[in-house]
Amino acid sequence: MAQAQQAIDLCNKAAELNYSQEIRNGNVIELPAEGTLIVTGDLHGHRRNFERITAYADLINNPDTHLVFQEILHGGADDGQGGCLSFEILFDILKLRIQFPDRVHIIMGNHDTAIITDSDVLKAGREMNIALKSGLKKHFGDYFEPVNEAIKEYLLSQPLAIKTDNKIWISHSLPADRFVDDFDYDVLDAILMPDDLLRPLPAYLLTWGRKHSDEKLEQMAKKLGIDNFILGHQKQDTGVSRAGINAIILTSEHNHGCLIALDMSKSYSVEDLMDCVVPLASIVS
Ligand SMILES: [Mn+2]
Repeated sequence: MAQAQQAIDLCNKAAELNYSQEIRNGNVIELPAEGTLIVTGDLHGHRRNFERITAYADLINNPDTHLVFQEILHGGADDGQGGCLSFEILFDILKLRIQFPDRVHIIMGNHDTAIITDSDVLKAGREMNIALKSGLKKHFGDYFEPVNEAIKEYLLSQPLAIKTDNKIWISHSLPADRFVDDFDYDVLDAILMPDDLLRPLPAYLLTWGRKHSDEKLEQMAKKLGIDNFILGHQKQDTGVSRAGINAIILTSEHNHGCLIALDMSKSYSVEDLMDCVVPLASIVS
């Protein structure tokens, strides 16, 4: 019981922080023109990479460093009976979010939308919501339901994107090409309700889209007033790739995972941003 209440309090506190954050404008976190920004890709329960990322960021000794996480849940260790333990990493990151409320940011991933709306999502042949619920049930027993609800409410509070003063946009993904012309950018201004995450509404398109042409990437960049995108979501065997004229896709979910560390007071071409990639395996922690 005490453990369940702790988990619920953690989720509630992090959700309150998300909704009351001063640098949040609608669904977008707006970062200042100073300090280091560390962006990570999908984490999917990878504890070792979480440790490497936090060691690299060293938030206590680097008071100007901001750290971005995305898609923390689904994947990684299991409890030996098929239950997914990625919730333990979510709770660790929420503690970090509360410890550094202005500098640790977590953006919405499509797996989060699947958890909130209770929609199936397959990863390596497993239905990840079933695995996660099984892990939570085993861990929290009779208190599974309220903990699960608190996690869903926390996930719903997450912003959709981050925009920096030096014109970099970070979101889990972007709408697929055929949805770009009619994309309703008002979703970036509104507070989300669970039904807003259903297919094919804008928050769904923004987190689930794949394969973006240069033409549509340029169109979206112009509309958003940015130069470059750093995205997650699409699998990257080598951890990172150029994904078009102004976009990079990053992942942090396996041993070739990467992060990007950049100076928010400088402007960057997409090539410059590729030079800011750090392989997580190179980090001593
Ligand atoms: Mn994803």
